[in-house]
Amino acid sequence: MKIATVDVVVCSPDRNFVTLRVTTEDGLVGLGDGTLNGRELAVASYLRDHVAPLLVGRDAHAVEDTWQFLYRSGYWRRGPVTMAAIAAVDVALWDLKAQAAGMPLYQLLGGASRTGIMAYGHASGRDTAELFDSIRQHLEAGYRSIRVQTSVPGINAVYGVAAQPSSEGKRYDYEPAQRTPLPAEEDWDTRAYLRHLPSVFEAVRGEFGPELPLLHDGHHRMTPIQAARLGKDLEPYDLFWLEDCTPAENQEALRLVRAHTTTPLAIGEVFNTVWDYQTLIREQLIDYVRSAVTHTGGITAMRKLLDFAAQYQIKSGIHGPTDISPVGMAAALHLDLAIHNFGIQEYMRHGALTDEVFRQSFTFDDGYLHPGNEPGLGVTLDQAAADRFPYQPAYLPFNRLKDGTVHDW
Ligand code: GCO
Ligand code: MG
Repeated sequence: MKIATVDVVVCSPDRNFVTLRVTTEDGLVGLGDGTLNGRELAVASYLRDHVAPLLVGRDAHAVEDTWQFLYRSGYWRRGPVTMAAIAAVDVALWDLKAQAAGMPLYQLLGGASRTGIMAYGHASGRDTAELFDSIRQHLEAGYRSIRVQTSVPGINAVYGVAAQPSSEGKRYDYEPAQRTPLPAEEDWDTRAYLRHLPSVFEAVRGEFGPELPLLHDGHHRMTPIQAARLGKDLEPYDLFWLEDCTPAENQEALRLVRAHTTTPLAIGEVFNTVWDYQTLIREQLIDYVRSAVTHTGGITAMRKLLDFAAQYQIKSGIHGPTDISPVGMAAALHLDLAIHNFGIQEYMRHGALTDEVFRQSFTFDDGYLHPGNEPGLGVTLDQAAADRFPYQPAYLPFNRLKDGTVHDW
């Protein structure tokens, strides 16, 4: 199964996506996602200028060998651009292999370990009333686990709150709301946040009862001692997880957080290799691995990372915001279905324009996702539709504290 052509499609239906298309001499087409929010063209160039010429003529079946070749032969290792590019190739090759086998990809990963994939959605509101409405809309849309974000009194930016309405009510989606040529500046005050958040969860538990799984994302905004305090303060509300409580590239910091709280911790959407987790997993400092298939070297690397985590009873919580394309999402779902240590899958619905470009076979029913049973990933790309939506520069916002200091977003 020789690779005949490799091309990169950059398109912007609802938001920007980078898709790698690998075509074999027999005419099979495999897709991979290399979307890196706000830095899309860097991955597109890495793929077009440095990787595509290496792939033509290679055996598309040689997935592991191609991964090792791309990781080791480039000399420069790791990093989000490199690992997103390797992920795009890896997922496209798995797509091809599964199509050639006439099976959905999850079958090649060991077959289904469950009947459905529990998903969580993003509810948000500027105040409690708006938040409750958003939670109700998500429950009506079928979600059975909910991430909760609200505005914080005293902070102008509506951090984590839906930027635009969608068919299922307010949706947390910084893009395309932030389709500006320069990043929007927001303000931040961690003490105000720490004072406010426990009252939000108290109100939500009071209204929706003890059973609904609730999640929260801290977007790396706390110091270890602040994170320890928040984890402790949230214990009465029984969170499914507290996500990205600190900038965890300092892995040892999590020892301090862990020593103070039993709130489960999820980390890793900005990580890109197993090495970013070495201490976190070995010392059991986290409960969920948040990496995206798209940003962590694809299925090949994610499988190894999650198998490593499994030895320590750490589960998956694969990153699935709208900046992961339907191709990256499908890859995550096949892996979710196959692994034993599945935890939960993030699922923000893509907009209607995205669905015009990417035809998908995955389903969402009564809180559970399923990748479907088409051979391969089950996603195709409509080039004519993609051509209607050219790339548009778009940045995530960034934060400054009251005194003007740049803070983690
Ligand atoms: C999540 C993420 C998103 C990020 C986005 C950045 O948990 O889904 O934190 O909210 O902001 O993926 O590109
Ligand atoms: Mg997050």
